[in-house]
Amino acid sequence: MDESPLQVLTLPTAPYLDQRPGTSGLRKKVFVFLSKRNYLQNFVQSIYSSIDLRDRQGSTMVVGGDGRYFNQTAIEVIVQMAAANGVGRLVIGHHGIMSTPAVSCVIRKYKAIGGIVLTASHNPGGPNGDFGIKFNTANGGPAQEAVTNKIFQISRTIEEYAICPELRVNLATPGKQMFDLENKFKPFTVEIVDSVESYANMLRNIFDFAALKELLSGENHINIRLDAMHGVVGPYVKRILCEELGSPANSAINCVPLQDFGGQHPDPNLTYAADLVETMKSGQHDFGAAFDGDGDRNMILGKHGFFVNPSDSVAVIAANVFSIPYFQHTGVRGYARSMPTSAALDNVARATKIELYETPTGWKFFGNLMDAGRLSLCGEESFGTGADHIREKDGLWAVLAWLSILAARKQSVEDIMKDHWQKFGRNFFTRYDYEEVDLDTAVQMMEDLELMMLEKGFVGQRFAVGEKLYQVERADNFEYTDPVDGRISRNQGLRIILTDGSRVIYRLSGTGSTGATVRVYIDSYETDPNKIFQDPQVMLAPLVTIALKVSQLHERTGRSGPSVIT
Ligand code: G16
Repeated sequence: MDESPLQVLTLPTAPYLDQRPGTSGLRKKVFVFLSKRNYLQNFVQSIYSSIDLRDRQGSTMVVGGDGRYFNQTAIEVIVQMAAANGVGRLVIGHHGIMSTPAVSCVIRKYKAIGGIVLTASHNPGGPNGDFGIKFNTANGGPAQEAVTNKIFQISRTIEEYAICPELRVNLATPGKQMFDLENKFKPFTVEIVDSVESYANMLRNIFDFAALKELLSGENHINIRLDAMHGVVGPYVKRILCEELGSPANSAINCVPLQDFGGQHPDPNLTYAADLVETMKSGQHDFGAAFDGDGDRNMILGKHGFFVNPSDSVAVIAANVFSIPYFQHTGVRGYARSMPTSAALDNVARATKIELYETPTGWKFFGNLMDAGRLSLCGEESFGTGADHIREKDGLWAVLAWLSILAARKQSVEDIMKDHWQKFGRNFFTRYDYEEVDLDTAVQMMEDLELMMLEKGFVGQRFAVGEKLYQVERADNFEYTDPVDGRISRNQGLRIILTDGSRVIYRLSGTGSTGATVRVYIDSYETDPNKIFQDPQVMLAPLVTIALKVSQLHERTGRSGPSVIT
């Protein structure tokens, strides 16, 4: 402990009006944090001030980030401000690094009042990339809208922040560090922890590690390829999949976390994880997966690069849920998916008579249902899959879930998926992303589209594309009433539902940092055995034509096509 007590200062600041948290925290370009005076301090103070003083004083909080550029500097400030704001103990990942699912796990393990997660997820990193800050509450999940609204309101009027500027934390040495502060009876404590071990221990209690070890390194083992994309999940993959479950060292690639993710988009989809898709095409590997920067997203591939759509992935896990020992013990309380996610999960829920919830986009909506004991397994089209073991989506958990199914069924990924479609029918799904569109143009397009959809005569309108004829059955702006607390979330996406059940959905992303990202989601359901194996882009082409025509998306944005197709 330092000899002389550290000074606690209250310093003046001026508010910024643009610190509204998006789908999952505040995400901005790194240069915004670097060039705008106190930009970080203002938001961090707003987080601390949003917590009632009685809850904050002497409390435990968790801090971790995905290791991207500015992670370490930000943590040093967060620690100095935590001490000055009365937090009693901070639990921090070694070198300040923790995957998002590990933060959730550690918050729950230490019964912390919450945590601060430093990540911009799948957005690029480095000095020219993005940085982000998210507040998670005591359940381990992203704060609910009521809390993020409060943080935003505080940030708009903030006049001062509290800090211990001389406090120097050592993030490199595991163990406890104590700091004496002036006017404090008890020292402020920082604990640097091995989050990989806490997280691995949790997974050991969820999955059958002996069966997984046999699958990955036994006599008839399969070959896998995991791409950590230089995100935070690399050390977790190495320790759990390679060292513990025996997969060869060369089965896990890009496992060293880099501040700029090697200059790539750490986003596990067919566009940004194209190297993995290419390698898988050679047929040497039976199973492939990629993760995002903070380790909560996953993409699953089978031999020859067979792509498992995330909307299907959660449905397959649900249909095989008892291959996972955790669910044998807990049973299944309910399933959930975000609104734009295809209804593949609904088919399993219906067949197994389990409740299905349709929520807005954003993992926080699942947390409430889980806390109320109503939800066990959920997923989103945006490559997120998870369960109620924590309150974040969990990339590595999803991989072990799939490997458990492979171990139990002794079939290939492709055969499991095709069996599934034969049994439940297939929900064809595609998503078109138009990234970095001019913000005003995008907002205006959405407003005009909504007005048109609500006009008399839109419902009932017919669209003919080639031989296909569609008719609008319903058009609305999705609204969600939380079944637990009755809170209403409005404006969650424009939906056009056609009489055959097909859907066209338009949403503005809440995770970008520049301009607007327009997302168009399209899905349709097919049970005809002659059609279920067709290419989704071919099957959905008529609906794509309608989606672009109705919105005039290309004309209005000046784009000739999407940046990413899923
Ligand atoms: C976050 C949320 C997800 C959401 C995704 C995409 O994920 O946690 O629930 O589906 O953003 O949101 P949007 O469509 O608004 O961009 P992540 O991995 O970015 O933290």
